Amino acid sequence: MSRSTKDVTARADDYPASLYRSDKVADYCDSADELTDADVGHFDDDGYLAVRHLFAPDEVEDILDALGRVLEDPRDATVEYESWAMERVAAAAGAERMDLVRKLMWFASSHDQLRRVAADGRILTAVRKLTRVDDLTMFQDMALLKPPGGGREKPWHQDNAYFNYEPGTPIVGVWIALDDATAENGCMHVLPGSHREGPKIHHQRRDWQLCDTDVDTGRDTVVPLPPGGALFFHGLIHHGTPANHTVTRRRAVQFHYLPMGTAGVPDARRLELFGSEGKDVSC
Ligand SMILES: O=C(O)CCC(=O)C(=O)O
Repeated sequence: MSRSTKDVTARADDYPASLYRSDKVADYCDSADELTDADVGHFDDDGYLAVRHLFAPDEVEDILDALGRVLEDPRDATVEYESWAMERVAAAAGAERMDLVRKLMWFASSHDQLRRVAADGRILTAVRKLTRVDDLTMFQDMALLKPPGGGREKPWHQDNAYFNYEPGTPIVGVWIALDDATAENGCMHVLPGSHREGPKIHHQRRDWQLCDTDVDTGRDTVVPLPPGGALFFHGLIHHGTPANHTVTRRRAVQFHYLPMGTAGVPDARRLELFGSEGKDVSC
């Protein structure tokens, strides 16, 4: 059955458990303060850089408070709830309501504190090094709040399949854990090196995603992170997150950067590269 990108019907566990393995764990550097040539080389080779400590505990608390304010007063932001939570939303407030949310998006333009987080010098310095581009702009902001007891899967995908930019554009995402992100509660998984293999066909299934049978799970590398830890990742790396079946929260903020002034391309160009229509492929 084909499903829309904004799927609200997918069940948290509506996928084969074998899609996510935890036997290979990421390489880490301790902080992003002074990335070495070896760290940049790791990113070039593997398409990701995992940093154990990017933000301090009080900074993580501040981000969570700011996200709470977005939920109370979204302004330009969008709020997407988990499908199973919809009938509980009206009666819930505060932290209880936050535990029903799957995604907050586009908050940086109207919430100064979160805009400042996206412009944090530690992030920008790291992204400049990884892209070798000085003049960057943040073009997408979101918080992915995989709630306890059913935060749904984000199937394997390449982020560039969602972006209308040429695939050679140096796009880097940073995903910042706001809780202990573990293999059990739905932390990030990546396929090291997959960013060097170009755009792959995506299909509309549980989401806009790689076909489950096209995922090279033998390379699956799990990226658990403590609160304040971060994953920098290339726009073409294959990545995904399994469902949260635990009673713990798995909240994260994510920002994407690209060179200032990069021209966009039409949807048709993105679909020519990433779409399955007319290509005689099945999933
Ligand atoms: O945090 C998540 O669950 C998935 C994030 C992600 O892969 C994405 O939004 O591209």
